[in-house]
Amino acid sequence: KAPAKSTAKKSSAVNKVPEIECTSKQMQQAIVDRLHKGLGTDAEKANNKAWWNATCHAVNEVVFDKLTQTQQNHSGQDTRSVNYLSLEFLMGRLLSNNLHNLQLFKVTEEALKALGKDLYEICDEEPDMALGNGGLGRLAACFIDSLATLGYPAIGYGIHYEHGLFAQSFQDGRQIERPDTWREYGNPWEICRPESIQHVPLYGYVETVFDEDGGSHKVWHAGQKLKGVPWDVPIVGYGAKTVNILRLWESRADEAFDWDVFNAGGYVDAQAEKSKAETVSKVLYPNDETPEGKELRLVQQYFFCACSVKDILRRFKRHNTDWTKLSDKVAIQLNDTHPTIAIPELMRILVDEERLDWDFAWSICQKVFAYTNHTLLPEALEKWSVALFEKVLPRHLEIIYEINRQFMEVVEAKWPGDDSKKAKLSIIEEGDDRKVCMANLCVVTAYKVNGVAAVHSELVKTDLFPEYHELFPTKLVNVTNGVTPRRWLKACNPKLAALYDDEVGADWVVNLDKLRGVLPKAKDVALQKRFMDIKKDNKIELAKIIKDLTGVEVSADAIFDIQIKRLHEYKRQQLNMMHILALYKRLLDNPDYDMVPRVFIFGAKAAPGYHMAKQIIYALNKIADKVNNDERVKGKLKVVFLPNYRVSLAEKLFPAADISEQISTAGLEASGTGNMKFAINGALTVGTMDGANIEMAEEIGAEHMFIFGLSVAEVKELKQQGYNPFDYYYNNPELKSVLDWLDTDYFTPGHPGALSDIKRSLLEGGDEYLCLADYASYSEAHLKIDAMYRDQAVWAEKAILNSGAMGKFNSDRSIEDYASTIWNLTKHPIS
Ligand code: NTF
Repeated sequence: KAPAKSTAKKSSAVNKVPEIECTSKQMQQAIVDRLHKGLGTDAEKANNKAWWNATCHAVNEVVFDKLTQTQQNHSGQDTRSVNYLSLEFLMGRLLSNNLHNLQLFKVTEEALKALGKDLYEICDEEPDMALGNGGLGRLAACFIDSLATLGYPAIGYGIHYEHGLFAQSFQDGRQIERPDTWREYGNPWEICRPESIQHVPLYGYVETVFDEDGGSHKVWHAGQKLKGVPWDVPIVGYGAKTVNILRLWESRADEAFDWDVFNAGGYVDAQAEKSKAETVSKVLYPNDETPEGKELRLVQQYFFCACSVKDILRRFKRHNTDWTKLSDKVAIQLNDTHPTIAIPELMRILVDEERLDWDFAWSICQKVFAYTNHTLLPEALEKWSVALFEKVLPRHLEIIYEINRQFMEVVEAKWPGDDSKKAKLSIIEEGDDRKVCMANLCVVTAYKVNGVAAVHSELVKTDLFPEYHELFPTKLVNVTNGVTPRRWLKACNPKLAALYDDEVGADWVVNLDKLRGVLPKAKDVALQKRFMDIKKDNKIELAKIIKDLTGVEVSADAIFDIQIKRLHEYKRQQLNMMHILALYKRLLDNPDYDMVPRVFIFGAKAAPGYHMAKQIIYALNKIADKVNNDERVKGKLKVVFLPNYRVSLAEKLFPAADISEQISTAGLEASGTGNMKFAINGALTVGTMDGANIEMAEEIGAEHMFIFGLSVAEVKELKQQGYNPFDYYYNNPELKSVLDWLDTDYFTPGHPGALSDIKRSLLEGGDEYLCLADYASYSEAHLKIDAMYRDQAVWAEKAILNSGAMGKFNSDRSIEDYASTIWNLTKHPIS
């Protein structure tokens, strides 16, 4: 059966990309110049870090030039822009990507080779910019790449965290967190912009000032002030037709304010004030599913929103005096609820400082903000205590009250006398500890609210916000996620990229639908061989990395079966674990058990306070120890848990995968984006009908994937009936024996019960994520994988069909969808 035709709109990216003229000789000269004139060293003395630095600075000469041109162009035309507000940008490394996007990779590779250096080794010197947790932050990074590539005026706003996501190591199998020090010795990609510093008030009280005309207005007297210092990271679009910026705010103490403290309390207090101010941008909260209910987190959110909103208005005011024009020039996208406070902040500025009439200001806000929801997990919907709000942001609380008061009138008009509707839709949750519901504030204000995959957006309408959907029938929309093919194919898998250049032409990089060109040839023996040889090479490379990082030897002839993502019970690494234990048991019970050798590879960080997630890491490490050192399995089974999973490690994993594990409980993974990166690189998916897996199955053909488990509807039905995990436990002997194994000390010698709490949560705990219910079907899917892998021609065909059908899932398409359905944005590439 021919795979389903892509429903994706053709990307209108500029197809012909002009080369930047630069010879290898010129590049050599530029790098050596930077060593001498920029770093005060020379080719003899320089270590690889210095070479990396010099190379980045050489590249920056082109980047900054293009940046200046872009800014002149945008400013000259006073273009409409999108402002992407996100608490997270998981950028990873920039050198390799910037070189690819500037089309200077080959030239630089040659230049460094002539200087006796290897570009890949030099790229490995770069610390990851890990200013995000996982999917949400990486999506933001892909989106700003696509915005620049497509030539859209856009700016990313975030926080310049001193410490990004913690570095992870293992001690006796347990996760240890250490601070990430990505910019300890500076970061060549960023430029400090003291000319654009902003000041941010906090705490204090609100005064009502009566005006001469009989009216009144509010004045917020802050109790503390922070200074926001912007650091700009240039974002190079592919082909360098546009270089946008990512503006990250660093917090410092406000000198003027410090001086008062100094006078009042002396030097020590002033120092304390300074370090307190600096803690605001010190760390990224390593928790992407639950809000850290801490004051500092709220201050962080307000700090970056206040800086960003002021910066947006500063740019607007350069060319405009008419506030009706604000929504023509500015769209503000809220990446999840984390930047919601930007809404009352804009209201505050318009009403209190610009002295606009409330209704006018509100009508502006409702035309400026759009909101993306990334999760249905109830614990992830941010709610802040009213008391905390009152203390930190007293004026914003008043504004939220007024927004809510007026909105309750709308609800009353729609459902007269229905207090339960009001309670449900109110921005303020009543109770002993009253709360501000940030998602409600977003939905009430935003002119569009989008989910991130078709099924997720439906669930947003039917389960999360049904009443809002009734009230605002055109507000809730879908934009399916995507990933940038520049990083996730061209840069990370150069061999496969070269194959595609030959097969479909090099412009697949800006038009991923072109990969469809290989679909009719999926049975072609020569193509299959080339495809599988590349996969093998990538696996050999990964095997070396595995050996380096863990000491475990794995064979590239085995099936590489990979699950990489944040550790969370809904993502069900524990289901994968149960199946691994079953295989191990089968091998012990029958040493001749016939299976294709399999290497199970994990990468995942657990939120430091998430006990069960850390237990699962511990269990997997302990199981790995046992399995990898058990001669009875005859090398047929290996388990590795790679430490410190991050973007740069992911770039080595996706190209080397045979199997992609996308096994969340149906209805809980909003989209997933790793699923896309695997498939683009030719891995086959074992997955549930959840998130973007469903749309992938539409594009690829479900028969070319290993779909298993309960559907969203079946999950709901089972839960409604009353789910009892013990039914499955007693009815499936293999499952029972695997779970009972966890109670022994087999994997934790001398410590029986060390893994029992995993079993308990799956049985007595009620198995919230239905691992037992899906186990049998998961295990069956793995038998199919084993059988299919034995026929390499069939496998190769499927791998090609998967990769070739992924056009829809590129972030250029996502951005085109946002641009047309939400942002109403026009391209302005520099000529
Ligand atoms: C994540 N959400 C979802 O869990 C993923 O399914 C999705 O692919 C990404 O967002 C990007 O849309 C979050 O990280 C959060 F914070 F919202 F829970």
